[in-house]
Parts: sequence; structure tokens; C-alpha cells
Amino acid sequence: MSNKRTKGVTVVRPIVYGNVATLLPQKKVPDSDHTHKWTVSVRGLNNEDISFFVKKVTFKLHETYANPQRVVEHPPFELTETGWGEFELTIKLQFVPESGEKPVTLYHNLRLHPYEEDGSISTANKNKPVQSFQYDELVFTEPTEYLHQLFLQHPSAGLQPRSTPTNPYSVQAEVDEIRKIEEATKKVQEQLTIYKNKLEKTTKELDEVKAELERVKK
Ligand code: SLL
Repeated sequence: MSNKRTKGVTVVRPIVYGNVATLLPQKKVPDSDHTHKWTVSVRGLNNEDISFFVKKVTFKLHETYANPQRVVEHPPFELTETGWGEFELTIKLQFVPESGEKPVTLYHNLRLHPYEEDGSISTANKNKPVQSFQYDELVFTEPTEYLHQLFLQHPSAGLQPRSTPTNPYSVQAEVDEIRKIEEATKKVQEQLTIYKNKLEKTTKELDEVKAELERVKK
């Protein structure tokens, strides 16, 4: 197998990354203001192995943490910490050297609190574990023959037709999501038309008042 690129080939690998967080029992961490325990992770869809092509993952934490760069070189690619605040994590994926691929950086907003739809923190769900994950796809355009062979040896099952309690990512979920986006876009367009019409009407009225004012002045 070589480092030659495979012309015309694109390989897409789904990944899931994000965090879970739980409230710490009070006084769990002595002499500290830490309120939550959290774990950030990067995994394959359906928990598929990604270590055959991912060499290491570097999680970059907020600078209030000692040694904010945390390197994980073996699966599971995850990191557990405690803390008091939310911040944006940087997740750098480095691939096996033979792949010739440049690192990929992902961003994740660490979530500790159960938010309501309006953005306020839900007090009712305060003690429930919080989960915040996102689905994404790594795209390898014209991978090296080496990497292409690796992917052929480790096929991904891809998106399952329907969601399950442990795996919310499915073809159905994607369809539902697209429908929601389309509905929201339609609503925004409708509102825009209403506001445009209002603006037109008000501008016309204003012009009339101006003209009237000119007439009175003369
Ligand atoms: C905030 N902008 O103010 C954010 C920053 C930082 C969270 C959150 C540090 C833990 C430790 C920690 O939890 N930092 O002291 O080791 O909410």
C-alpha cells in the first residue's frame, strides 16, 4: 500500500462528539468551587471504533485549568474533569501518520446545565445528567491508498433507519431535522414579507405626511 492518492474517491466517516455532565454532591471536592463532573468524548457513530485511523485526540480546555492541553492516545477518546463553568472546548483529531491527513479541529460548547427552550436554566432538572452531543462527518477527499484500504477493512454501518434510546442519529432524525429547518425558513420568510409590507406602508404614509407638510408651509 502506498501514499499515492486514490483519484475520484471520497470517504465519509460519521463521528459523534460532545459531553455528559452531572452535578457533584456538595463538598465532594474539598476546598474547591467545582460543582460538576463532566466527560467529553469523540466516538464513532453506533460506538464504532475510530482508533484504526485516529491516532490521538487533544482536548484543549479553558485556561483556568492546569495543563489545559490534554492528549488522549488510546480509545476511548474521552476526558473526565470537574469544574464550575461552561466554555468552548477545542478537540483536535490527529490521524495515523501513514494517512498523510492534516489534523482536524472540532469545537464543542461544554454544557453543564439543563437549559430550557428559552435559554434559562431549568431548576426542575437540576439533578439530572446533562448531555450535549453533535453528529458530524469527517470527509476524506482522495485519501491515500493506505487510508482507503483501512476504511475498506473497517466499514461503517452508517446511519440506522430509525433512532433508538441510545442512538438518536438516524435517517429518520435527519429527515425530521431537515423538515424542521424548512418550516423555520418558511416562517422567517413569512415574517419578512409582513415586515416588508409594513415598512412599505409606513414609508408611503411618511411621504404623504411630508408632502402635506410642504403644502402647509407654502
Ligand atoms: C465562565 N467563561 O465564566 C466561563 C469560563 C471556566 C471554567 C468557565 C476551572 C476549574 C478549575 C473551570 O471550571 N473553568 O479551577 O480547575 O463561566
